[in-house]
Amino acid sequence: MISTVERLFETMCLIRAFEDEAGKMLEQGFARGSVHQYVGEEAIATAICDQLHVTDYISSYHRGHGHSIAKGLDICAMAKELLGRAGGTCNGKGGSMHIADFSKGMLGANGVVPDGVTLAVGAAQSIKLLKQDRVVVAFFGDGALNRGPLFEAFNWASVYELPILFVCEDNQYAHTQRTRSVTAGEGGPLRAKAFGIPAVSVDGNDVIAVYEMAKALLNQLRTERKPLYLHANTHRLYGHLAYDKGLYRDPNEVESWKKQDCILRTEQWLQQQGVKSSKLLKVHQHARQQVTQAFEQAKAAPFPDILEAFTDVQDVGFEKGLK
Ligand SMILES: Cc1ncc(C[n+]2csc(CCOP(=O)(O)OP(=O)(O)O)c2C)c(N)n1
Ligand SMILES: [Mg+2]
Repeated sequence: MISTVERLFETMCLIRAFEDEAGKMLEQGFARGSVHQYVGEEAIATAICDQLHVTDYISSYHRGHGHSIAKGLDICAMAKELLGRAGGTCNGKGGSMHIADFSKGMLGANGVVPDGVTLAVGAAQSIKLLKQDRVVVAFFGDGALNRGPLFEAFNWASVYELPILFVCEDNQYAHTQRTRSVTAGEGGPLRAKAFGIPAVSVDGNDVIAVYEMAKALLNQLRTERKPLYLHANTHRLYGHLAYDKGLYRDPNEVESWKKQDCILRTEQWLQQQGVKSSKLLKVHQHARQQVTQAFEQAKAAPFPDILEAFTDVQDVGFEKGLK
């Protein structure tokens, strides 16, 4: 178990380093648009994606960098994508909220709440029609719990018995709103159960708990091939966006969550198992070096050719003579 947790720790540190640098890129004007950091939530994507095959699919949402890294995407291509450069995962046309890499089974981050989930159900339907043995994991936030398309997705997946794991990352806020205050009834798990989907909850800041829970759920999914739901309770330690200072939150609330930080807790666990703090420090340093190099390469990369705007997109009339 120690080597597994060490591997998970490395991935979590890489995600955190990437997110810190991504925030700086937005601040300094290198990244345009928005950057939603996954800081504090790294344990969830890390523990689940660690147990997926490259051929399995995931879908994500606006807070998608962590899922992409955990699914094995190249951080240099991700950095280029954030800066809108050639060689980015979408050749610089997608930016932070549209990172995708089908070769790694990453179907895409998504700016529309919760459209990544409906795409994931489509992918699960294709798996069933093609009689493949892949599975799908759809990650989404608690804000999605109050959007109609989520329930269409639950219904369709349940009726057609599709191999999909729905993962709600409940960081307790949707933008500046406490999600609880706008959510009727008991929330996510009960809503999934209403569609006949078995649902469980987990402490999303405990990487070992998420790992064990995901192991059981993925085993069940791979054999029974029917939808399942996981509700992971967590917190985002930063603002909604990189420039949001989160002033709508009680500072005591954030402080108490910092003590529950998934990386901190993993460090404490590893130290209890006898892993030296110097070794843990090296993991952080290595993660930061990799990320710095990735963003240096991204800054040095050219912007895509203007004609690139017309490739890999739906028909925009270019072939009919628009220049
Ligand atoms: C259909 C739709 N409505 C509104 C928005 C604006 N919006 C962007 S992020 C967000 C909050 C989402 O909260 P949650 O799903 O909990 O994800 P979190 O940001 O907390 O990770 C909203 C309302 C959107 N992107 N899509
Ligand atoms: Mg949320």
